[in-house]
Amino acid sequence: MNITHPLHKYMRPSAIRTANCPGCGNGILAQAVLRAIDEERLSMDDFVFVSGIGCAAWIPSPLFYADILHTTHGRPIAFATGVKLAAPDRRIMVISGDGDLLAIGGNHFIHAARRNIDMVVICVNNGIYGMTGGQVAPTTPVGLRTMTSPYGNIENDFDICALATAAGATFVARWTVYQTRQITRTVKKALSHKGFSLIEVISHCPVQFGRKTGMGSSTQMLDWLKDSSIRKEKADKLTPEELAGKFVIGEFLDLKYSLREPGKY
Ligand SMILES: Cc1ncc(C[n+]2csc(CCOP(=O)(O)OP(=O)(O)O)c2C)c(N)n1
Ligand code: SF4
Ligand SMILES: [Mg+2]
Repeated sequence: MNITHPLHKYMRPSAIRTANCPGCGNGILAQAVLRAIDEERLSMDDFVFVSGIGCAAWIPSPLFYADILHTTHGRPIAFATGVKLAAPDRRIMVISGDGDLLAIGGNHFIHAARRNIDMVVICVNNGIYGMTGGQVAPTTPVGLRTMTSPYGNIENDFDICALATAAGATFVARWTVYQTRQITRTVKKALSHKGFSLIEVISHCPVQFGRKTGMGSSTQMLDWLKDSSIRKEKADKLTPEELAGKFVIGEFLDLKYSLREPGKY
């Protein structure tokens, strides 16, 4: 019997394969995004997907059957801004890694949020530079071991959602790839939101993170994401000490106007 995946039609016929490793969280996210597009009955012709360099950048490229810009490291938001200016009617979705968007690309990130440019940015936070061998990133949680922090990371990490909110984003949410249905629901909301939408998706890298640092296999890392996730409603009642090592998940912000726009509030 020939069974076709329900999301098959959104995948480029010449590219139904992925550069990501088996067991990587990125595959879960890819299907969650395509499911949102499917459930909203949107046309891929309306989209321009933009990514930078890194494993996460291979989520839309070349897989998604749409216009895609696979750009240089750290620059997807700059390219996406240009596309939005040239083609304001297109839906712009940036899907890229934490290193790409928050390390080398940190300035583009905060300024696009400040300008509240109408685009959806999905930041895939696996806490490391996956593609280049698992180096420590500005998103590596304190204490976690990576290839370049073998005794545990001693630096504070960015709170990506707080950063986006402070910079002026108007839609902000965080999930892990364990909450795949919630990701789909939030992507649908972000797609109907006018302004800069940031969705942080905490993903797992079983190859450069799990295997090499003793965090285990793909399923063990998924268990870790599940056990470390805590809904914002519950988290609000906990102390910082009780929240140590936890990922606070949920939708944090959904505003009509940027808090940075004078006179709007
Ligand atoms: C200008 C520039 N600097 C550095 C690199 C090397 N490089 C490629 S991908 C990458 C980090 C990728 O990490 P991240 O964005 O978190 O993506 P992941 O692979 O973890 O999904 C780096 C440092 C590059 N390609 N170009
Ligand atoms: S190296 Fe890690 S992040 Fe990159 S594709 Fe493989 S499992 Fe995923
Ligand atoms: Mg990364």
